[in-house]
Amino acid sequence: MTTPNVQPIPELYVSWESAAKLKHEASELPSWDLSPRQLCDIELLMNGGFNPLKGFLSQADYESVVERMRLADGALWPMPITLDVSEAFAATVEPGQDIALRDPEGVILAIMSVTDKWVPDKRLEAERVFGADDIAHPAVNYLHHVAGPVYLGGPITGIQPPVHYDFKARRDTPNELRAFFRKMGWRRIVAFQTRNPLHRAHQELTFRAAREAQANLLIHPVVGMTKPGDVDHFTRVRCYEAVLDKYPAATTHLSLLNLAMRMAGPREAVWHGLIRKNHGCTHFIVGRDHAGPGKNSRGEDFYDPYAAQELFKEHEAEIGVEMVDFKHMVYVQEKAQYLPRNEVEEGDTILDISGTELRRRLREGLEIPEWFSFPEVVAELRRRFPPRSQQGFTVFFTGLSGSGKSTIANALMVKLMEMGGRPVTLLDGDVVRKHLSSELGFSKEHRDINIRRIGYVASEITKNGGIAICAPIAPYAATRRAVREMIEQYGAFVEVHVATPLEECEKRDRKGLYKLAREGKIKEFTGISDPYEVPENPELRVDTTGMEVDYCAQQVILKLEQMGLIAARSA
Ligand code: PPS
Repeated sequence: MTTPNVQPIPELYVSWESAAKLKHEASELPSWDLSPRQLCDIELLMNGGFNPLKGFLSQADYESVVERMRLADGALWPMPITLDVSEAFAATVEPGQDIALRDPEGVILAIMSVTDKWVPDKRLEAERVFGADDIAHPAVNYLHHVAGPVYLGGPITGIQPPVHYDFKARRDTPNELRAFFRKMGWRRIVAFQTRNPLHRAHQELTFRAAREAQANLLIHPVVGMTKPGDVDHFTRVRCYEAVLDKYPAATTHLSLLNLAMRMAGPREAVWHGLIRKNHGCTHFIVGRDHAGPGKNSRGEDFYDPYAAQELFKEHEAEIGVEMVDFKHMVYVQEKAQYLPRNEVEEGDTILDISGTELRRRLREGLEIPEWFSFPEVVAELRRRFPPRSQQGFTVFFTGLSGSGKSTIANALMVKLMEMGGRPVTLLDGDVVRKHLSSELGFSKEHRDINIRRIGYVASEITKNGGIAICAPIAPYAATRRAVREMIEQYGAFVEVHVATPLEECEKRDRKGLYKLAREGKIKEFTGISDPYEVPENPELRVDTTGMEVDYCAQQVILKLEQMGLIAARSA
């Protein structure tokens, strides 16, 4: 028998008057700037989403949660919600003291009365909570490489929630959702957790779940932090909104959850259940590989695909939410419908498109069939992920002074402008040094700053769909690699090594600099008195000795065509 979770849930906020007073007093306290993950956690702590927690975990609660999935008082709680800080900050705080917790703009959101300070055993936390101390797991990687080394614990006094400027009308606190369900007379509510755009399989699954549980449906996607590499939440919410009218309006509600996921599979499923109970739900859909982190460093799954369902079932009564379990949904061609994998009959043809395949089709501008997704969703995804030939990219020339970088870069720029379609920006070495880096010299440190500046500007151009052509010497491999990483988050990075030999550059000596360098009148001159680390694996290598500029630029164009960055011209 399901009891509706309708009565208000305790929040950690003080009254408006007290908040104004506390804010004033707290400005004197040592203060900690919350990380993006801590900002998500504190919002759910304060609004009751993490009820029964009253703050960041104390050491006793933390150790108990890590070891046995329970708080020290025995209440079921699978996820350590901890305030990780730097050593430097920890040194300024002692148990018994209050600290102010601030958002990135410095606004005080809460006061924490510190009761505990300790150095956690992160290896143990990784093994117990996430199942392995393997940095292929995004939360383990976070634990070791992002989270601070010291944890602080203690109760929180809430002053104000973190501010959101996006999709405000679609964000509900647990009490707002509970009030909505009361108002609508909804007593049985099944929640659907997701971090992906909704395709037809998900819609079919949610329809079936609501029917099976005889419940109303809450589409409750996570918009806080999900798995690195996921579709950003802005795009996803537009996708959810695009399919909302395919659900009966009177029975379905969409609400956004600002949760920072940990991808902890079975433990995460239990945690999600508790969070949904706090949000007034009575049922929760747990599918195949719920909150799965992908493959471990040996290429195997971290968790059994149905382990989440098993752990949830085991604790169902304590969670206080009934599980609606689902097998993987697949499209059966002969029946032209979606079915759970275990209901497919022998001989039936199953059609499926994996996440990787979907990304490939988007990237290459290929068809995405209607049986797989809704045209409205596909249109949103195509807007966000245009095919490569419409995405921004960077061509990064590197080579000795006088090797011909600028000349080829200029020719390339003109050729790309002739083709049209995307704005082209040339960041030539000399021009950059005049406008962006005029205070810099040629020491290793200054050259690195210069190249990073170029990389930053190129990454912004790439992100916004333009073409950046860079032509600095960029003598250091590590700095070139850093620039590549900056840019590849947004688009392709095409490294072109202009491999004209030193002798040829010196023979040309177009600016007369080699002569001065040989005479010792210019210090730290690349190739003469300063190193040039030859690129090991550039996308392209060209030697301009005896070659026409036009021919060299053409080599680059061919490479871009081959990489799908510019559309092949029809004959
Ligand atoms: S770096 O190393 O990438 O920061 O260099 P870059 O910004 O491309 O600047 C190279 C141009 O500056 C002139 N120049 C020197 N180059 C190398 N070493 C020293 N010490 C030096 N001093 C001045 C030179 O004209 C380079 O222009 P290019 O276009 O490469 O010939």
